Amino acid sequence: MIALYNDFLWGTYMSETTKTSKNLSNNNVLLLTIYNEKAPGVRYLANYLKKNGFNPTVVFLKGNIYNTKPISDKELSLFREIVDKKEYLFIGLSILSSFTLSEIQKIIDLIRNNYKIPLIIGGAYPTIMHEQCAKKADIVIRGEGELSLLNLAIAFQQNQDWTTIPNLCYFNQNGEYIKNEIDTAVQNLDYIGYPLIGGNNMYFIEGDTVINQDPQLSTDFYELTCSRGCPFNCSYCYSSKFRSLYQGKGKYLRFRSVDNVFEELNDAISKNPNIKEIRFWDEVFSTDPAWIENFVDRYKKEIDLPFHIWGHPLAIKEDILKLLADAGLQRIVVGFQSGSPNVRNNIFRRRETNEQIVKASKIISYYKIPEVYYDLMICHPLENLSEIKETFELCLQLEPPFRLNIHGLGFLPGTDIVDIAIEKGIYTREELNDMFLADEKNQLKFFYGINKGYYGEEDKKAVWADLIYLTQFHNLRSEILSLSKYAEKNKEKIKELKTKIESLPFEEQDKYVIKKGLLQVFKKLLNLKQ
Ligand code: B12
Ligand code: SF4
Repeated sequence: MIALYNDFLWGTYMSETTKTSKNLSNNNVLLLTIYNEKAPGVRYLANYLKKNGFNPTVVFLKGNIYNTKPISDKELSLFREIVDKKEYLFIGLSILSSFTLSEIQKIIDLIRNNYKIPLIIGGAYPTIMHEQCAKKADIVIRGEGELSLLNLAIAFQQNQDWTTIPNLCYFNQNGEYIKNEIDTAVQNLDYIGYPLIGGNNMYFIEGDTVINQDPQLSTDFYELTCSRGCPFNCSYCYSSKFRSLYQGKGKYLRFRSVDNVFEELNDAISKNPNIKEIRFWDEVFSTDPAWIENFVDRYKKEIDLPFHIWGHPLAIKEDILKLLADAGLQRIVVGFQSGSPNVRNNIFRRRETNEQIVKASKIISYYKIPEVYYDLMICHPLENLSEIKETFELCLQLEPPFRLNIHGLGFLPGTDIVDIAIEKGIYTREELNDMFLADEKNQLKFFYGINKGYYGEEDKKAVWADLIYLTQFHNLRSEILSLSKYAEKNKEKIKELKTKIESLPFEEQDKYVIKKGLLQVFKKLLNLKQ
């Protein structure tokens, strides 16, 4: 029998307490996000609720995940002080990724053990793993949250039936799991507005202190998306799961109007004039010529700050990149993940060919985008030794300069790659379930297959991983090529070279990224050994 937390939503609690929905004039809601001080999703919800008469408090508990420290007892007690300030209709907890589940459990326990406020969970992870999340909360909202959360807030406030609201999942009073239908995806994104920035009702808890201010106002970059959805269907990614979730529910890949995007950008910059850089987190930045033309025209006139985008080898179009480069495109990150057509096409379900990847790199190089990153997932158990060598060979063909973001393979709960790994007998479902609940460090070990000795494959793959890493340093190309001819024999030299270059400050490393054709540079680098 599943432990039900939500008795009070069904039974006498609802009518006996004033702490929740009984207070008809109450319009306070609390939204909580963890390790994510930018959190556009939560800000969208906050703004939408605000526009519709609610009074959202937003708590950003802990800053960027990349500076992770566990949530301390002091930080938990600071969170409690905020909860105790007002009566809230509900607490809405946002879970972006499964990397922080062990920390999120702490906050769920705190809310469960101390409050009878309904706990609603939403976000990318709960959208896919809704049933698991529903065991921890009163209600899970799958997919885009604006409309459902508003309807839920109104129902709580007015003491009305909420059980049939689309997107909701919950265990009812008989312990049955109810999964309401998914609503149509919002077709006109402008309708839901844009993320809330600033205001008196934002709290940032970090380093055992709390500030009553939006953490966005004290950073120097701004993050946003101009679209929702992705045109591709990779097996390891949630975006392809969202695509199937929204099948038959309207267009999945949607774009905001340029006007709406600039309303947000101008609002952000007027509230925080220290913003020096804009990061567009669209899964793949627009390739619609009319949209781009309008965008770049206004961007140069109104914003004129360096900006970042994510691209895809099949979405690198010469005319568009030229316009973006002129408008200040500073950084482009393009994933192709593997140089092996088998891994890429049959396992990762990516459609691009090696030729298309190389062509995209030539276009990017031609327009001299200052920072170019290619994302790779290597050294995982679904790739064999000859396939990792193919990645090395493809990296050598990429047009420099570029940097590489090298990762293992993330088996994210609920993605198709999890089933592929189980079918191939690499992991059992139980092993993977344990991994999903592990802390971040241990999850990463799984990504590299370290726990099963796959990364090493008697150390052979590791040598190729090092060589792949070195391909980004164009000045070392001829040496890398000769070392790669007898990679096994040269493995110590290769490791040493990699360690040396890795230990240099990032800017120093850059000297080796840019094509200079100097053998001396390599020699100088080796001299560093002495
Ligand atoms: C942009 C992005 C980032 C940005 C930052 C985003 C940010 N500051 O929030 C960066 C690059 C920093 C990032 C980092 C990471 N990311 Co990321 N990211 C994304 C991406 C592409 C878009 C997220 C986004 O902003 N969407 C736009 C907003 C409007 O949508 P949203 O956040 O989903 O919110 C809506 C709904 O989910 C819902 N909702 C959200 N919260 C709540 C709360 C309640 C109560 C309710 C009712 C509803 C609700 O309503 C919102 C409005 O409609 C998603 C893919 C995707 N399509 O979701 C991956 C994604 C979320 N990221 C993912 C991962 C793995 C990571 C990293 C762990 C990567 C890494 N190894 O470092 C880190 C972890 C960050 C963290 N803090 O935990 C995975 C998560 C899957 C998983 N099981 O973990 C995703 C799904 C991509 C994937 N690979 O499949 N990410
Ligand atoms: S292109 Fe990127 S966002 Fe789109 S499905 Fe593939 S990995 Fe996910």
